[in-house]
Amino acid sequence: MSENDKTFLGLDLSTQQLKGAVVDENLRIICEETVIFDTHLPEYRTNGGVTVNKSNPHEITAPTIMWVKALDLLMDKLTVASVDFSKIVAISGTAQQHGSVYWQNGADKTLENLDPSNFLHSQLATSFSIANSPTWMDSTTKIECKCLEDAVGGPEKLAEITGSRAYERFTGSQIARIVVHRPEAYRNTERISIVSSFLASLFLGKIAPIDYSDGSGMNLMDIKTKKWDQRLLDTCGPNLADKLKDPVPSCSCLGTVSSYFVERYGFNENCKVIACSGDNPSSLIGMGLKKEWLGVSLGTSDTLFLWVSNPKTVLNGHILCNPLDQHAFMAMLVFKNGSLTREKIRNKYAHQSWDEFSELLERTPRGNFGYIGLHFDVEEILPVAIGEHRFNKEGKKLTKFSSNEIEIRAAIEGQFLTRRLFAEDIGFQIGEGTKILATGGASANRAILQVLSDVFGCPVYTQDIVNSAMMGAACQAKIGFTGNSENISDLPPPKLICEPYKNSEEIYKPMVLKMREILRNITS
Ligand code: ADP
Ligand code: XUL
Repeated sequence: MSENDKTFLGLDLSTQQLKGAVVDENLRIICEETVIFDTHLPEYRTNGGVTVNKSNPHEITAPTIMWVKALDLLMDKLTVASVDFSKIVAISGTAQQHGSVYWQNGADKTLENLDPSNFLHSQLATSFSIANSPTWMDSTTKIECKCLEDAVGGPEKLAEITGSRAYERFTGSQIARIVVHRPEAYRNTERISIVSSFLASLFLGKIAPIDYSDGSGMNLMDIKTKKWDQRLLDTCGPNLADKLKDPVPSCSCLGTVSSYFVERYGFNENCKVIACSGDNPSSLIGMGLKKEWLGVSLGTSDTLFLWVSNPKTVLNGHILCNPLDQHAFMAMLVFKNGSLTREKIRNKYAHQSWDEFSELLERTPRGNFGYIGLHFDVEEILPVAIGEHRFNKEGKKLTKFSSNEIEIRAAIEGQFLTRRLFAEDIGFQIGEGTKILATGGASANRAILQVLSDVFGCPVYTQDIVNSAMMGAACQAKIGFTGNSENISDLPPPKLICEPYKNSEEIYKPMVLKMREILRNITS
């Protein structure tokens, strides 16, 4: 194979879809395909890729086998698109963070002996001891979170060790809940993967290790030593170290692709499988995020992240291991009610049209006459709150606003004001040179980005990459293949989309203070 013939495969197993992109050596996309869970796999009856338990709306899972079937479909789509699999020299992936997969006893053997003439989903149908994977949207584990914090001496101590106080979606408390509610299934569990290491396992043909960066989203790992904390493992369940195995550095090579993919799709038998990671760490890679930049991902969830060298202990946010530098970290804030909430507002007040939504948003003045809306369709993380809340300038509660455009601006400003408030709380300071790099589905919407720019008081850029997490996965494949993280300088440079209006800080600074007051009232 000549130098220029090499390609890389990056996958993104996100909440709502599985995407795959083949890129060339300069990280240019040659082919990209998507499988949307709700529409392409309707037999699993998911909504936004997940299933909400009707009798317990906090329980939000996804059928594990649906993700396997999505990979079968995606591989077929890439085949139909004439991808030459023999040119792919390395594969890596990214996935929703925290979600967990429970492999049934014997699953590792099944993975090793897959029959290339059959689909993966028909062969792995009985390989999961828990059929529905808890997802990052789940919030059922309050009790287990308290146990984890108590085990080490409180939330501060847990945050100091693992980078985060106990969060309900983090995998440690999720595993602990399975141990209590499904003891038999836990006993029959050979290994536990997180969604990213599950994706790597399918390509590797054996159960893959967890990478440091996504592993730091479990409330189980000491982020400084990069080892599981035995006290925390013991608090969650028996023999957990055996079920997790040791984590590995991000972007490390795990082995070569399984014979299933060689024989069924014509992969080269030397094609490397590189450790997969979580969507936020992968986005940090795919955005080429530098100091002074705040990454803002506007996907199913909204996440804010930045590169940090010497992290302080944070209680409202997370410190994760940095996927590019084993001595560095990334700070992250996650807001559950992101794009799906914006979609709900669009459907209710703008006839399901983003164009109309944007027009109405642009028609209203910055500050929205003091009207603020907060929409927490699922229990929010920051702040911990649920439901719809509307306020006027005086802070008086209202049940609705007088027009569709006021509703829309109130909701979007409400989202970004809370994002700014929590970013400031973890020490983020807007300075002269601060810039925002936006990504994710909603970063295609200029009107939304203008509000983001005004509320934060800094310019907003995007990249010519629609999906930075998936691009990050392709970069991981390249870094893992070459062993050099300097090798991703080909990423497209950020493009300026909008700048804050001159008086925006005068408007929004007091509104952040007002928001603080509001949050105190709705969460107390
Ligand atoms: P994920 O987090 O699942 O990877 P994406 O980053 O692909 O999600 O974002 C998907 C979301 O992007 C959709 O739920 C949709 O609401 C949102 N989106 C797509 N286009 C627009 C647009 N023009 N304006 C606002 N939001 C959009
Ligand atoms: C991060 C988080 C979400 C998911 C979304 O902590 O829970 O951003 O990773 O896929």
